[in-house]
Amino acid sequence: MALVIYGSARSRTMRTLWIAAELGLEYEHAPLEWNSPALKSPEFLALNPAGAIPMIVDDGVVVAESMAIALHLAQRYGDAGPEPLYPHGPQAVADVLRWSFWAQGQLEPWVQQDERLAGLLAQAGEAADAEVARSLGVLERALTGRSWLAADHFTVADLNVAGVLSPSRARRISFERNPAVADWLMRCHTRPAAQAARSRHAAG
Ligand SMILES: N[C@@H](CCC(=O)N[C@@H](CS)C(=O)NCC(=O)O)C(=O)O
Repeated sequence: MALVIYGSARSRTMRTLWIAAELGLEYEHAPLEWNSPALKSPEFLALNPAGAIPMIVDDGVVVAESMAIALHLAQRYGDAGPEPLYPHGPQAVADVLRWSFWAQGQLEPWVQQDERLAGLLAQAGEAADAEVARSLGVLERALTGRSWLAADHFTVADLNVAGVLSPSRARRISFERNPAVADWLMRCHTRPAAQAARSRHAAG
């Protein structure tokens, strides 16, 4: 197995580095920053027309988009064992997909800190805070009475949503009205693999 992960740990690539650690995968790391000219080179654009990180090449399979990468790696390498990252059963799989798309489409636009989009988010002002609160309310309801989003154990659904609420992003959010979310997020980010990935790549 030859896996190459493109992207710096200071970017959404942290999600990819985290899942690689959960799965115990070995990989070569090309820590390109979001503003590296290499992302816009013809060679890179041929692999990922978005010119963005993260991107992986997994035994010749090219995958871009952080959520898609996590789903791909979990499905390919994490569907065995008593607590598979990619859970079994149509409902659990549906929940993995549901929470991954929700995290990217519903939650992330309001909590992202991309330099390029920060101005737009600032213009949204209190409307953005209201959207974050609404999404945290959705998560709070989902996590009330259950420990994890898609199964009775941690799965790629938890990783994809907690990846959007990264420690650096979460520090800027109040969870006062969302104790179940705060507890779940702490359990996600203190997992040994999450901590190992952050300390290996010295990210916050
Ligand atoms: N939806 C994409 C977003 C990827 C993205 O915007 N990545 C940033 C770094 S975190 C980037 O490479 N930006 C460079 C650009 O868009 O030109 C994902 O989740 O992977």
